[in-house]
Amino acid sequence: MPSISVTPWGNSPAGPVERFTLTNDSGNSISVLSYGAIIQSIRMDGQEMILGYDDLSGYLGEYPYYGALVGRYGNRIAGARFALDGTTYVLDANENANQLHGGSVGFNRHPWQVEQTTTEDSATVMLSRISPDGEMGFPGNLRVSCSYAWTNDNTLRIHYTATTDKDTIVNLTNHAYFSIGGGGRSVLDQMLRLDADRYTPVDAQQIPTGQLTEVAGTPFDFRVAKAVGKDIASDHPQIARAGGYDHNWAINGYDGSLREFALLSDPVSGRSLRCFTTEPGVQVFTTNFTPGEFTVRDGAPVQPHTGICLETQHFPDSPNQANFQTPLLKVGDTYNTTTVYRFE
Ligand code: G6D
Repeated sequence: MPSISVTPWGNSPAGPVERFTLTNDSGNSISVLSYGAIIQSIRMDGQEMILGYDDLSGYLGEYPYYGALVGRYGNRIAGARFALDGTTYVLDANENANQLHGGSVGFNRHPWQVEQTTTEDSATVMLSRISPDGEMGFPGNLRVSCSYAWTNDNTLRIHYTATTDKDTIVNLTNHAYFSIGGGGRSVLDQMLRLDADRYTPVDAQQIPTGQLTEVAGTPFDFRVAKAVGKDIASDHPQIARAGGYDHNWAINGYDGSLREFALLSDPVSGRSLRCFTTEPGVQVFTTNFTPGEFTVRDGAPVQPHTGICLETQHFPDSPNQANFQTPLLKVGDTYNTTTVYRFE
């Protein structure tokens, strides 16, 4: 039967941190921190599947959101502001004049209450907190929960819920950097299929222009599986702008139900990651860092393109883009989204 072990894992400014390791009947596991609801590790056949750190200090400093729950609004909001019911809300601006990933003290930098349950087939941790009215500029006391279920068939099921006492916006995601070949190998030879006919191009500050551009004939076409690196060195202005892929795709067939949207396959290990979500979009980020910009698990500089993020989401800047699905959460409604990553 799957099991959960809990270990003290250092102290954050907000108090002691615990690590919850969920192990299934095959001995494969995920580990989750009470700080930031961070997925600190996913181990398959004894190999590490995501980028991260092996001690808390890395997650307390400046780091690229390895495994982090990102909120209240994942991705960018132009001008760090949005208008709602006749009021303009000014948010914490932490990237130029924009907001990225919920601001300088986002959901990944707060403690979360943790409950745990196991069944014959799964182990689950449910993390919850209240994001107070005005936190990073967002309106409404937001009661938010995130459950990570890890099953005997090596599936990570992420389910977010939230309610508010004032109309607000919410866009939660997980920022795992998948490295399914194990050992931090490059992802450029991994095959990616994305069920998306369109993507949202961005300006020089990576704010969407509002267009929904067909992927056909561009490096953004992954409708038939191709190597992540096949077109990553293209001179396409959008690729050049981000130093690789760092864009939001509009996943086909959005109707709020759970649907498969991606398959990532590693040719060396034979391992695959099959992805499902209820969300309209996914940010694909190919770790376009310059060596030395950040470190990773063994303290070494993280090398470019050694992880790939598949952050499901509402589109970036959606509160300010009338033609994007709205991230509005009204009093009395429940924010409710699911994303599933299945290792095969
Ligand atoms: C960079 O533009 C990218 C973001 O997409 C990513 O989330 C962050 O690094 C970690 O800002």
